[in-house]
Amino acid sequence: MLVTRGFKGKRRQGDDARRRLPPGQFLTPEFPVLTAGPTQHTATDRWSLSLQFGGKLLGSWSWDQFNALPQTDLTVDIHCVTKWSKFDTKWRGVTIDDLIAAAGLEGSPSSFLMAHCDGGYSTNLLLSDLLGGRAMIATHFADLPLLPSHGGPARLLVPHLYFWKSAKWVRRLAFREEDKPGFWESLGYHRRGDPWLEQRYEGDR
Ligand SMILES: Nc1nc2c(c(=O)[nH]1)N[C@H]1C(S)=C(S)[C@@H](COP(=O)(O)O)O[C@H]1N2
Ligand SMILES: [Mo]
Repeated sequence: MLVTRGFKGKRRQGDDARRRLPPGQFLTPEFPVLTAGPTQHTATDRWSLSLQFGGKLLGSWSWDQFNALPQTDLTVDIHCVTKWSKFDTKWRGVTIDDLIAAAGLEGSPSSFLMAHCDGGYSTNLLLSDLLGGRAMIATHFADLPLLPSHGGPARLLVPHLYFWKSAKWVRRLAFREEDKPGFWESLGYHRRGDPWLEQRYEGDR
């Protein structure tokens, strides 16, 4: 009897993990670092985040100004295209909705956005994937300031897409009328990267 109950308990845990794991992924307790190129080290007194559309600057925040914006906590599962997933990662930062509002905009001026980072990395996103509290500029992980290796002082976090979309050391968000591929997207990765649809490479559904 006891043995059976213990066995069922374990089964339930396993089933829950399987439901939360997108196809082809495995679960890791680690937090691997994946970077194309060197880790960026940008001092917060030289850091700013800007929002632009075409040639126009829509908003710009120094580190102190950015940290005075409304802060949101988000606990989410993350999924890397190299097949590791990590559950219950805890982040704090400013949602893209709050950032757009802080710029005095009613909403997004375009359907697409390119995130640009220190070091030259970029990634393209649909605004529909960034709004509704689903994405943020994160400055904290597990209640601690984000380490440089994980994108500190600030990174984009779009947890429902493959983790290459969560651009580390992000500095500039450029609204765009047209979708253009970013760094990995121009090397054959998928434009959108939904892990539940296994949108890994260009041409995947
Ligand atoms: N600026 C920048 N952001 C980046 C990358 C990068 O190389 N440069 N790698 C991406 C990839 S492929 C992944 S899986 C995640 C890894 O984030 P982590 O190192 O915090 O796990 O960052 C993404 N953001
Ligand atoms: Mo990745």
